[in-house]
Amino acid sequence: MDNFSAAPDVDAVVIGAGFSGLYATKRLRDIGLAVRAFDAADGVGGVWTWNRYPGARTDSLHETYCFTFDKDLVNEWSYTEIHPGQAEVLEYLNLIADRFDLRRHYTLTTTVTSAVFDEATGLWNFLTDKGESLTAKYFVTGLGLVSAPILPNVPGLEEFEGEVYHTSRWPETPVEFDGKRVAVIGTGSSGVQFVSTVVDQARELTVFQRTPNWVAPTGNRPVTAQEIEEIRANHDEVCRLVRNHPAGWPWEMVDRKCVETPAEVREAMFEEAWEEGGFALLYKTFSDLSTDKAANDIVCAWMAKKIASIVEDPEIAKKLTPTHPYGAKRPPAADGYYQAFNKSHVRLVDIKEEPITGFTKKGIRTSQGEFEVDVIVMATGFDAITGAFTRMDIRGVGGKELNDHWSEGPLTYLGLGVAGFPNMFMVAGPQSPFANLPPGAQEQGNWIADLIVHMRENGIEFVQPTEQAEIEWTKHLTEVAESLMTRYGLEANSWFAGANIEGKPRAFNVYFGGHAAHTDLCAAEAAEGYPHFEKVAKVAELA
Ligand code: N01
Repeated sequence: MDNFSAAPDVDAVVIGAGFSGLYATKRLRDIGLAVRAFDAADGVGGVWTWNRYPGARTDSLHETYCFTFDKDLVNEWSYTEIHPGQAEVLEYLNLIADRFDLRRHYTLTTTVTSAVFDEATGLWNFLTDKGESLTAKYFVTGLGLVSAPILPNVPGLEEFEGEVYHTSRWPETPVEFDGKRVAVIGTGSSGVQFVSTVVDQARELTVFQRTPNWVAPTGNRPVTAQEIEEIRANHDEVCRLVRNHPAGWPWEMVDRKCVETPAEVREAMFEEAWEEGGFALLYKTFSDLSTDKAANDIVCAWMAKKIASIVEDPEIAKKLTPTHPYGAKRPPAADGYYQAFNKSHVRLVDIKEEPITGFTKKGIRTSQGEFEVDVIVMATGFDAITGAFTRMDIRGVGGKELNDHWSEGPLTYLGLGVAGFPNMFMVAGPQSPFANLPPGAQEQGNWIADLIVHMRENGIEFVQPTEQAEIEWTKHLTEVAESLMTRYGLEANSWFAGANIEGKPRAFNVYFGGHAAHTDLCAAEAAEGYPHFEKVAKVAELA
């Protein structure tokens, strides 16, 4: 069987126009590949083209929510806020597309529906929803962690006569809430940002909560000219910190234990970190909050007191207080979230006590009655991490379906490749680190480009991780997640563990060993000549 008996239409197909896809497209083009890239949206920007809901902003820090490969760009661009809002991140990603001439590679408003590896030609065959078919030697995904939205599995939504929105499919034209009765279902990162933003616009706001979250303030504010100057002057140091931090944050790791710190000292530190906002509480206070349940209980008790001090009605405060450890599920950040529940036009419905049973013409029906509303906002999240893959038809060697391969949860090596799916590479895919995204997208995009260069220089036509490597990576990843508070993810309905969706395999979908550890492992894999990958010249030689 000859390899490439038919010439491919292009060298590589990339799916996705967010941070991951844009950078992969750039790197592959820069090493001389002919690249076609696709995205279902009508513009570049990935998750930021879809998640336009009021209040949408990143909780990453401005100086790290960007690429670092181009010093000129670092010196020319800066966000205006500490935690950039949706419009500004979208502007940045559009700038990336223009500045690096990436648009010409992209076909937008187009979904790749299938990717099938053809052993006869050694090529990937792609089909799009616009009826185009094409072939490529390499297949690179930048599908995004949270790109496959879900809706509540209860009947009657089509009967509702008001407006319905999902936070991740928000219209470009602004939605008016003034004077309206608004229902929000879901209290994850999107829901709490939305609630905090529209609370003073809506006439009535009813929040349907399934699992409460530990919601820290954001600490957002404008970035000062002096801060921008300092960041530019010390940019190498910012990069070093990000490179070495588990979450890709520009912070040194602390080395002090909560359980060994006197109560008044730790409370002062919690208070300071709470004021700073976002992830400061988790990363800037103590090293044992994620590893030691006793330490985590201390910070949770402190936050529970905080919630009780903000929310005037003790019953509501209790309902808003999580029972899961901090970090068991992805903690959101929003300003004024708990304060919203002190307003007379805001109601909280605990759907564990009072389940939603359906939608009606006029609103939402629960086990205890009907809530009449004008607008329903679904902030119900995603079939996260794996959903964007399993909604596609992806088949590897021997017609093996990715869906079958992942029937009990994702199996990859380093989150970068899958056994039986040669020359398919993933950026920010399942089992890659859960961390600030752009640094990982840049590291992983570089790693994939370097591997392809290595293949070219060594007469290697096909690579894929070995099955053993996948098994070991999944075992390691699971052990890491089990050693941290993430082990409580199942009971907290965490999407980290697939637990937000009934029937989804319960498995850890992301790597919690951190950005730094993952980057080290990837670097070692490359330096040692990719020992965990099969590397062959002919497709028939693949195991
Ligand atoms: O989604 P989520 P999200 N009936 O899955 C509830 C990133 N992000 O869009 O917790 C009723 O977190 C569900 O309840 P439960 C970030 O990584 C970042 O908010 O599963 N409720 C939950 O409350 C984030 O983690 C930013 O019990 C239902 C909510 O809906 C990820 O995207 C901003 C339900 C979904 O929360 C996803 O965030 C926004 C049902 N049938 C997003 N199904 C920032 O950077 C689900 N829920 C700040």
